Amino acid sequence: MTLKHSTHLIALAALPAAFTLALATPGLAQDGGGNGGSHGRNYRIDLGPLNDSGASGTAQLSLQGRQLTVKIDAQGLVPGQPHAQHIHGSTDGHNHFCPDKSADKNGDGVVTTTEGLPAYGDINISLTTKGDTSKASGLAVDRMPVADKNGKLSYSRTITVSQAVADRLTDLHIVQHGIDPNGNKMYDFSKGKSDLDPKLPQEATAPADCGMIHSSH
Ligand SMILES: [Cu+2]
Repeated sequence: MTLKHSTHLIALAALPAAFTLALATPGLAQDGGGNGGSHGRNYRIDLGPLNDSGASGTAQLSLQGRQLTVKIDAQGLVPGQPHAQHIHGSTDGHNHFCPDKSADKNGDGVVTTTEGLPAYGDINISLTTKGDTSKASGLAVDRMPVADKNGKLSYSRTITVSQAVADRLTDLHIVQHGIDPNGNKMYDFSKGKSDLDPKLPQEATAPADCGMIHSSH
């Protein structure tokens, strides 16, 4: 009985030391974590029309570490058609922006994706609905969101981005593609073949709207 009692006392005496250690560790982690990291960063993007598409919308980006959540609500797109969408631009300090009509080098009335590239830069991230999000999926129209019968499109996905993209998000911008200049509610070859993939109509890949990424606070 006496022996058992003293064992308990020893165990209790050891507890304060264990508590001290446990408390010290979270304290260190908190110092290392910083204040901004836990809250993340938010961005709002206004998407404005290109190529007289009549398309517009808003996008919201929120970044937690390297987890980027992209939400897009757009309207005025070609109904029932897939709309390739990307985050364009580079992370090496170039100042890219959304192109205007002067980018239409051959004067055919359409700023093609290639003609727009000097302004808005190359595809950095493909905003697909599932699977790969690299530049390689830029024209994966079977994994791009489809506008509803009223030309509205809603998109939401969380993707893991590179540290360079996380650091330089405000150098980038969002572009949605797919236009319908002859107004027949489908992509056809009335504007020729796509400069990106001759199997696709130009209408399917020409940019429809664009918006620059700015910090929302
Ligand atoms: Cu694009």
